[in-house]
Formats: sequence, C-alpha cells, structure tokens
Amino acid sequence: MNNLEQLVADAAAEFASVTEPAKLEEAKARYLGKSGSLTELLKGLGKLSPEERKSAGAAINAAKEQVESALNARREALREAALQAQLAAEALDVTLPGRGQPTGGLHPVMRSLERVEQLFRSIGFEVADGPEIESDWHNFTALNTPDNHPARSMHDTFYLLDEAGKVREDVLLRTHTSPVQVRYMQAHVAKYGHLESMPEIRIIAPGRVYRVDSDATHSPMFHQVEGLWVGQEVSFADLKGVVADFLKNFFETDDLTVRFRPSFFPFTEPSAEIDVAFMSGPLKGRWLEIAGCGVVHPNVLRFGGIDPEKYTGFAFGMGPDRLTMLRYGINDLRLFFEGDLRFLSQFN
Ligand code: 2NM
Repeated sequence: MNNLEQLVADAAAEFASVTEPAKLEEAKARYLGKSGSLTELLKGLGKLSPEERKSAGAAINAAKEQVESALNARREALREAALQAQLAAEALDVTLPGRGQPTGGLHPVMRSLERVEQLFRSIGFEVADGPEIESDWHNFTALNTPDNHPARSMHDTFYLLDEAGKVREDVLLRTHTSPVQVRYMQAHVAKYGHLESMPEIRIIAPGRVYRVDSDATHSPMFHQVEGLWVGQEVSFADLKGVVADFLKNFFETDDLTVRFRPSFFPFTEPSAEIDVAFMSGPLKGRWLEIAGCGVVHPNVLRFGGIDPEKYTGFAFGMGPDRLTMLRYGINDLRLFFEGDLRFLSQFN
C-alpha cells in the first residue's frame, strides 16, 4: 500500500471509530483542515517539477475525494443513527387503548346546596352572595354583635394580617353568611328607597364560612345557608311555615316533626333553635338540632338601612354539611374535606 492509500485507509478508519458529530469534524480537520495532512501534501506540490506535479496532484486529489466521500458517508450514518435514537426515545404506541376520560361529579354538600336553592327559588326566594373576606363591620357590628362578644376574639375568628404581618382588626374570614344579608338590604334600599313601595326581600345566602374550630364534628371551613324575608307583615308564624315546609321537601317526607326551642342570637329577637325528628327510619324519634332562626333585630334592620317601625323580617341559618350527613347517613364530617374518590363517587 503506498502512502496515499495508507492515508485514505487511516482517515476512513478514524471516521468509522467516532460516534459523535463534533468528534467527526475534529477528525476531518486532521486530514482536510488548514494544516491537515492532505492539505499539507497539496501545498508541497509547488516544490515538484511540472511533470511530477501533474501525476502527484491527480493522485492527491483522488485521495482527497475518497477521504471526503468517506467523511460524508460517516456524517450521513451518524445523522441517521441520531434520528433513529430520537424516534425510539419518543416512540408512541398508538395501538394502546386510551386512558379514558373519567367524568367529574358534584360534591355531596354542593348537591344539598343546589337542592336548597331550588326549593327556596320555588317559593320566590332569590339566591344572593357576597365576599368570603369580610369587614368586621358587615360580619359583626351590623349584626348587632357587641364589641366584647367572644365570637370577635382571635380564638374564634380568623383575622387577616397587614403587609407587616400584624393582625388587622377590621378584616376577617366571614364566620356566617349574614353579612350577605346586610349587604343585600343596603343595596335593596339604595335601589328602591325605603318608603312604602319597597318590594319585599326574600333571599337565601349559601356559601363557605370560617371559624377557628377543628375536630370530628367541626371543620375550620364549613357551609351555611341563611335565609331572610323582610316585608311589612312578616312574622314568626311565616317563619315556622317556611321552615317546616322546606324540611319536609328537603328530606322528601311528611313523616317528620319540627320544634322551635327558645334560644339567643345577637341578630334576632326572639330567637330559636330548630329541631327536627323523623317519625320513621333509622333516626326515628331522635331530636336533631338543624338550624337557628329568629325575628330580625331592629338594630340589624337599621344597619341595613330599613326602618324597623315599618318593616319586620325573619331570618334563619342552617348547615348544609349537617343536612347532607343526615340525608345520606354520613357519620364523620371530615369525609367531606378529604377528597377521597371512594367516598365522593358514591353520590354521583
Ligand atoms: C342564624 C340564626 C338566626 C340570621 C340573621 C340574619 C340577618 F342578617 F338577617 F340578620 N341572617 N341570618 C340568622 C338568624 C342566622 O344562623 C344560625
């Protein structure tokens, strides 16, 4: 083998031995680069006689073409190998069965809330809402709650922090949905004026509320639905009728008894707890505390912009979490907040 043939064989072997494109370009430079061995041979042609130069030049150029074609073949092989590796890495088996698209469903508490809304809409109530981050004024002051009331303590209510991390006294997570009723009364009066012509207010306010409390029967976030009916001759008798009718419809039975037990709330006077007892079924004969209610306190009407000499109203508040537990026979409140599909999927 002469020198040129040896050089071509060396180049081909070197190209074949590299597996990375960058290394291949380095190998190319050693033969075809500015001071590569073939380039140096071509530079040396000038020192030869014209006859020698002709044959030597032809031989070197032939060798150069062989090296270039070995290089191009190797470049192409490396490109093809890289492509195959990428295709293998990104392979999709389009023949696999799909993963499926499971359908979602309503949370059982939301089912109850929708049911409550539907039943109250059917007797002419509107559904109202408001912010979960409330002012102390809407949540407590306007609801006739005295400054020193224990519910106002940080022990019972979540307050918000200012930018320096200090507790603000004027902003909190609402502890009930009553501030929605206050806001609604004010907006209603602003819209219609507070004269004889003001239409009645009939609303329910469903939503999340927050209290510092957490055990098997209390969650720091829970749900409430409150109702409010304000008009010129609205009485406790109307309240009893609306509530008893609602409970019979909600639990889909006439086989229940409702009783009103005197109680106290700052925002109503008189006030009562509402108990219900089923006359049949697994809970037969047990009184269950289900809601609170009362005639709206004159101060609350006044804070809402309504003249308590002209209008009266009743209000009630109940817990859809508890209503849901009773309706479905659920024994632990925490099941509602764990997000376990084995539990949740039973309601859909
Ligand atoms: C309850 C019990 C009794 C109530 C009062 C009001 C308002 F804003 F009209 F004054 N809304 N809800 C109320 C009354 C809530 O929950 C146990």
